[in-house]
Amino acid sequence: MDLTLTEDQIGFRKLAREFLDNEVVPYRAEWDRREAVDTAIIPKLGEIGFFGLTIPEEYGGIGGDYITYCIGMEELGRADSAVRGIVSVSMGLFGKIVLEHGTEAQKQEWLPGIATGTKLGCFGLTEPDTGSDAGNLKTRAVRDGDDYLITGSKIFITNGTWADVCLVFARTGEPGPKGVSAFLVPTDAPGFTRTEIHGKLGLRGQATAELGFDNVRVPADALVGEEGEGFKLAMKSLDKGRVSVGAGCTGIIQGCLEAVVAYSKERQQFGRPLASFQMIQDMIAEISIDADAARLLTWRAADLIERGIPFATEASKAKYFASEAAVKAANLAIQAFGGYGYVDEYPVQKYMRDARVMTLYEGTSQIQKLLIGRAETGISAFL
Ligand code: COS
Repeated sequence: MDLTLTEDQIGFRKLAREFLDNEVVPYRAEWDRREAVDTAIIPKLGEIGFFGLTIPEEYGGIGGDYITYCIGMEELGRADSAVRGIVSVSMGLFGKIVLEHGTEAQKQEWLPGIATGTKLGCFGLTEPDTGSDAGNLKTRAVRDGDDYLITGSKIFITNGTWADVCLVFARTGEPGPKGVSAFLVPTDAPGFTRTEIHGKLGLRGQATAELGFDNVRVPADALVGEEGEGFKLAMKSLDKGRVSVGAGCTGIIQGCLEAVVAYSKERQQFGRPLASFQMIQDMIAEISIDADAARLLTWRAADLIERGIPFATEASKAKYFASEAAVKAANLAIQAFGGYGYVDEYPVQKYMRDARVMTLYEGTSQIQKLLIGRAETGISAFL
């Protein structure tokens, strides 16, 4: 794997960082406090190309490679993970399934809006009673003539109250993963309700919702892929989503590093800068090593995707390592900042709160370890 970035990749990082430093970083604490980003940022992110990173030009995207995608997600994570989630879920979890498994009509209908940030998608997998055990979901879709009627509920859905469309995973057949199908459901469909979830520890600027479906009618051509294929589509999408989480967490670690380095050079104690103390340098070294390790693990998974080689286990390793390391980095950063790290004048407490969910969503750290363990041993711990 050649780690030399191309001119385009370097250029995109520069463009992304300048934009985010001007348009997101100055406002992130306020958005966090009021529990909502300014949604005017969403189309602006579209103009820069964040929403089109992995969507081909023919559908309105910029069709970048997966390393560029990781660079974009890292820069978003460094700036504000609440904003990264909006992009990641809409373009990644939602958009990639439509791109790779949708019909031409489905792609034409949804991708140009998704790729430009003028429309938002969400990913309706998790339910109140099925988190890790996603194959057991209870929401059902019953055939009714040329339509399906969807009934059930979803929880912790990023973009839930803002999205124009939801990819809803619902049961059309037998119990377990083989009875699950995926449907494109416009969020203004009659019987579709959305309730925002408040009081989150982190990602407070993001609209996270509980969704309800009361006999929501969709035409048969809302089905993505074949009946019974939904679980595999969800897993494939999450494999790539985990690369995005790894890259976003790399951004959190990088942000912690930059914050601690800058602060420790300014802050004087015992008549000299904090940065001159060995224990502070120990913290900085730990964070710096983890930033590199998280980035390299994530880029390795991205490189495999680019080359069409199976990458799911590498994605799990990247997601596991980067999310755990982001929590550790933010915790160390708060320690280095002392009392100032505990208030939102500085970003490190927000990094801590945002990082904490990364070890939970898109598959907990425990699920990642069990997937890695299964790949190493050939024995499934889920049976
Ligand atoms: N890509 C393609 N197909 C996959 C796949 C993947 N990554 N993972 C599983 N499948 C397929 C399997 O090959 C199997 O199909 P066959 O029987 O035809 O071989 C089918 O899907 C069922 O797979 P499996 O038996 O592994 O399913 P389990 O019910 O045991 O579930 C776990 C496996 C627990 C790993 C899965 O439910 C999971 O990842 N849970 C976490 C869910 C999650 O991340 N939730 C967060 C939601 S978004 S915030």
